[in-house]
Amino acid sequence: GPAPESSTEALQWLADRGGIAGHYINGSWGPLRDDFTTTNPATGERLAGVTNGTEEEVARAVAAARKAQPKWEKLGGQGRARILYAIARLLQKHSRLFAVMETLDNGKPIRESRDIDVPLAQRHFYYHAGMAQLMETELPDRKAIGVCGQIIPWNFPLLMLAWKIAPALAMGNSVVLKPAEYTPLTAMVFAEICTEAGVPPGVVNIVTGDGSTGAALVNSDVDKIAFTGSTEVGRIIREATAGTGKELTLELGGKSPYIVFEDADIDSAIEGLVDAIWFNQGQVCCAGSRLLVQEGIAEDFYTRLKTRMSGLRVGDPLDKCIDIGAIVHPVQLEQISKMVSDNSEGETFQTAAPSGCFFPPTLITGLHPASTLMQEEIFGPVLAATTFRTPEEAIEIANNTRYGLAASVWSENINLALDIAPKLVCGIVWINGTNMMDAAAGFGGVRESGFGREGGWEGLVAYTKPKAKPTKLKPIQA
Ligand code: TXE
Repeated sequence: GPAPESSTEALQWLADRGGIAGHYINGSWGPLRDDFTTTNPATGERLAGVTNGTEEEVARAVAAARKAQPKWEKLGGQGRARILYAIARLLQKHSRLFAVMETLDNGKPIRESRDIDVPLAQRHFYYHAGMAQLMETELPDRKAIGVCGQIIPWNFPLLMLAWKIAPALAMGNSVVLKPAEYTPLTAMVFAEICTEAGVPPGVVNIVTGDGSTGAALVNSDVDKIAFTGSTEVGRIIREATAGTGKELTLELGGKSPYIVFEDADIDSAIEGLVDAIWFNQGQVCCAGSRLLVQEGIAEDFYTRLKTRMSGLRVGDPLDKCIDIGAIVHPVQLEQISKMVSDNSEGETFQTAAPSGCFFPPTLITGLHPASTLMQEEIFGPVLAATTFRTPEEAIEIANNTRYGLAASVWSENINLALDIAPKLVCGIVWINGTNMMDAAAGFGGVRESGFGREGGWEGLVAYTKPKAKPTKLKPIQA
C-alpha cells in the first residue's frame, strides 16, 4: 500500500518553536513553559512540552479579549467576513500540516484527519464568513455577547476549535479558547494562521493547560462559557456559572442508539455502523454506541457484522490504509479496558490490535438494556448490542438512557422511520445514515447530553444577545 504520511514537517514545525505549546495572547506567544508533556499515543514519544495556564495568565488573556472586542464588533459583518474567509483559505493552504499534527497528537487515522477533520473545520469558517453579515440584515435586534470562554475536548481538537471560534467571531465576539491537555498542538498552528489572516490582536486568544486552567477560565471575567466535554465537568461548570449572569452552552456525553429494523438494507446498515462506532476509535460524543437489532435478523446481522469487523485494520495512524488508530491516551485506554473486562454479561467478540495504546474493535451482544455497558458512555471502539421485537419496544429501549444526543434509524419503510424519529428523545435523528454533520445544521443534545446548539441558525444566535429596540407597535390612542 501507500507509504505512511511523513511526520517530518510537523515535527520540524514544533522544533522551530522550541518544542513548547503555550499561550497565544493579544497576538503574541507566551509565556511558554514545559509544565507537562503531550505525546504521540501511537508511539509513546514526546511531541512537545505544554504550558499549564495560571489564573493570572487566563486573566491576562480575558483582559486582551475584552479590550479588542468592541472594535471587532464595530468592524461590521463585511470586515469580519473577509478575515474569516482568510482563515478558511489558510486552513486549506496548510491542510497537510494540520492533518499530520492532529494525527500525531491525537492518534486518529490520517485518512480521517485529512478527509474529515480538516475539511470540516475549513467549511465551518467558510460558512460562518458568509453568515457574518447576517447581524446587520437578519438579526438587527441582536448584538454580540462580548468575551467568550471556550473549553474543548481532545477527540476533535481542530474541528471543535472551529465549531467554537467561527460562529463567535462571525457574530462579533472575541474569544479565549482552552484546548484539551492531551491535544493542544493544532490550536498552536491555528493561532499562527490567525496572525497571518490579519485577525486583530486580542480577538482570538489561546490558553493551554489542564482542568485547572479550564476552571480559571470559567471563573474569569468572561460573558459566556461554551463547553464540550464530559457530563461530569459540564455539571461542575453549570454550578460554577449559576447566578453569575454568564451565558452557557454545554455539549456533553451520549449513548446514542442505532436501531436496525428487519427490513433495513443490511449492507448499508453495517457500513453505517463502521462509521457510527469505529470512526475516531469510537471517541465521538454522538457515536452509535448502542445497537438495537430486530430479533428476526439479529443472528444473521451479527454474523455479517463480525466479518466486517475482521476486515478493519488497526495500527499506525500515519498509514493511509489504517481504519482504526490509537486511543488518545493510556489513561483513556485503561478506562475502556476496565469497563469491558469488568463486564460479565453478554457475549464478547473482539478482533486483534497491536500492543501499545490500541484497542480492538469490540462487539458485545445479548446485553440487558439496563446493563452498565448499555447505559454508560465507554468512549472507545466498543459496541453494546441488544435485540427488540416491536417498534414500540425499540423506542422504549432507545429512550431508556440519561443521555439524548443522537439516534440512527435503519428501515426501508419510510413511514415507519418517520413515525419513530420524533418519538426518540434526542437532539438529532439520522434515517438510514449516521454521523452526518454540517456547518448549516444545529448540533446538540437534550437531557444529560447538554443544551444549546452549535452550527446553523441556532448556533449563531447562541453567540448573540438581544438588544432593546423601539417597538414598531403604535401606542394605543386614548
Ligand atoms: O473530559 P473532560 P476528559 C467523555 C468521555 C471521556 C470522559 C473523560 O466519556 O471518557 O469524558 O474525558 C477541561 N473546569 N468525553 O477527562 O475532563 C479539560 O481540560 C473547566 C466526552 O478528557 O470533560 C478539557 O479541555 N474545564 C466528550 C475539557 O474540559 C475543565 C469529549 C474536557 O475534558 C475542568 C471528551 C473544570 N473543572 C470526553 N476539568 C464529548 N461529549 O465529546 C476539565 N476541564
